[in-house]
Amino acid sequence: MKRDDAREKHLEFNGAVLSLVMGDIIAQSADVIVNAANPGLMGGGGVDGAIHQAGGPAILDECKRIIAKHGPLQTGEAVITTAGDLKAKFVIHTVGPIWLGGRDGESDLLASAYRNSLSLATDRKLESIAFPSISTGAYRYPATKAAPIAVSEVVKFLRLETTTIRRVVFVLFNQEIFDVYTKVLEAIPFQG
Ligand code: AR6
Repeated sequence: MKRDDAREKHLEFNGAVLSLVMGDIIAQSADVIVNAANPGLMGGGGVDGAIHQAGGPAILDECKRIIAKHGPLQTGEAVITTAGDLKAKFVIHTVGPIWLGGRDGESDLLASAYRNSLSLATDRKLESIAFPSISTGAYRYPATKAAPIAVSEVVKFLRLETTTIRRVVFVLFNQEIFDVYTKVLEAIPFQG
């Protein structure tokens, strides 16, 4: 890993950079930031609340239009809107699974949320994307179980698909979860 310190880790991988950053996702200047939303897309707490508060009403207006047209999102689905007043250009809203003990397909659904977000960013020819740790807050997915899924979906995507994405950042809200992702990143063989 290069340019690492206590709050940032970077890994050059397959011509792209995968980073862990401790901080607030609102401050990210990536092309797109990902919102850990709920099916109704009308805002909420955590990442969702922070994005709507900092991004202003243009985001909610577009969410309302999407819901009026398509109905509520399924778990694992992703849609894209303006980023309003945020530094990013777009917000991808995806719905992670609520943790119900692990036998309800949660791991596949969490993987889908990452994969569908990455596909949508690629469809739009975007180059950089910032993710929060989806489902590990209000939805109670244990971070130690969620982090390997999050990291491996990103790595798989960068390895297998023709993608425009050159930079993926996991923005982690506190030291504890930053350390969990760091361990996962260090344990995965990244060659190739
Ligand atoms: N930047 C980065 N990470 C954050 C931020 C932030 N500003 N705020 C919280 N986190 P959560 P979920 C971390 O609850 O579990 C909402 O009400 C947080 O510590 O935002 O997918 C939605 O409307 C945790 O590690 O998302 C849904 O109803 C992670 O981000 C529901 O919560 C995700 O926590 C979604 O729950």
